[in-house]
Amino acid sequence: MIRHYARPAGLVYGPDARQLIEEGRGASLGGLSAIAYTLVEEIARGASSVRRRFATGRLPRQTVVPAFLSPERPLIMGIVNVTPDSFSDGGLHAESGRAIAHGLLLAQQGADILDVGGESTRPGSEGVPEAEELRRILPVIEALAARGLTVSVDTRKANVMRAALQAGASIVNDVAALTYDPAAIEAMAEASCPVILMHAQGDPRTMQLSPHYDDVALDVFDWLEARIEACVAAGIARWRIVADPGIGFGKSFRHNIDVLRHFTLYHSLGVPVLMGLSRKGFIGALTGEKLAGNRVSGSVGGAVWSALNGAHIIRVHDVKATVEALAVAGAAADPDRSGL
Ligand code: 8Y7
Repeated sequence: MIRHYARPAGLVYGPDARQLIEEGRGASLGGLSAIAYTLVEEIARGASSVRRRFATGRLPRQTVVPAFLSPERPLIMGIVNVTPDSFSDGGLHAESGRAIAHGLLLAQQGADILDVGGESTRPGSEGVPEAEELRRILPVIEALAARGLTVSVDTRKANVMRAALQAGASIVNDVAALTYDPAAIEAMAEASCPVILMHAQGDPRTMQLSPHYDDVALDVFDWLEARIEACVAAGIARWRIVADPGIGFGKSFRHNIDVLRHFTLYHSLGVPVLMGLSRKGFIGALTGEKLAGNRVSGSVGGAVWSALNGAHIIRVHDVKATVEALAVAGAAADPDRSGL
């Protein structure tokens, strides 16, 4: 069987994008107003070969940007870890008071969404019991949501999803794409909030041992497409779904780079896309920076790449640096709107 894929290419920005769309020689990337694609890489994958060619076509599905996202610019999701063992900040915000203060700081720096998580999913990590996860995150979600901030909950468990939504969270972010807890998909079908489906190969404990793909970008696409269809079939409206290729989750250095390079492919899933690469290991490998907390510049470079390739949400630790970098890249791309 031959499977066909369409990766948007030949990207143009701002006034150029709008002119090419007007002339019928470009189309909106991911439903965004400031980015157009002018080419499509048509990819045909057979049992033992992949054929690629560039053509002036259109994607089979056009993404419609839902109201909780912006067609003008990527939303910044600031990371609020409430875990004693999180690798990137050494558990600095382990206790809820500190986590709340950190969330408020990120919001002040321009975070649009605060992603509150109580279970580290770093490579090699064990799970956290449900009661402990709830104890960590509920006070933080309540406090941030009470201040009118948009909170997403980073969890794989149905009961935690429900409790977090009750406490004021309005987005669910599941690194297992509703596959870890058999009750999670039904919990989300009964809710009405957006849900982020992230690709991972294997579970956090073992995922980095020997990740394997035939073609990583295409395999991740197939997996996300199947998860989106399963969620829609279970009663989760398509407009609620955001897809994420899951940098660092069961992927080698080269796998991560290949996913980044082909990131626009995920726009042809027909749903908004999220990129999370902040401070991850492949950035350390590229820059030589061993300390995750010192990978700010590399992370910002990756965030700018993601924005230029149409990410609807970018998940970051370093909100201030990212917002400032995107203001500059956004102004160059689209001077009169200063957005991407
Ligand atoms: C991601 C994520 C993490 C990601 C989404 C880390 C919870 C590891 N990474 N969620 N979570 N996407 N959607 O380094 O890439 O932050 S945890």
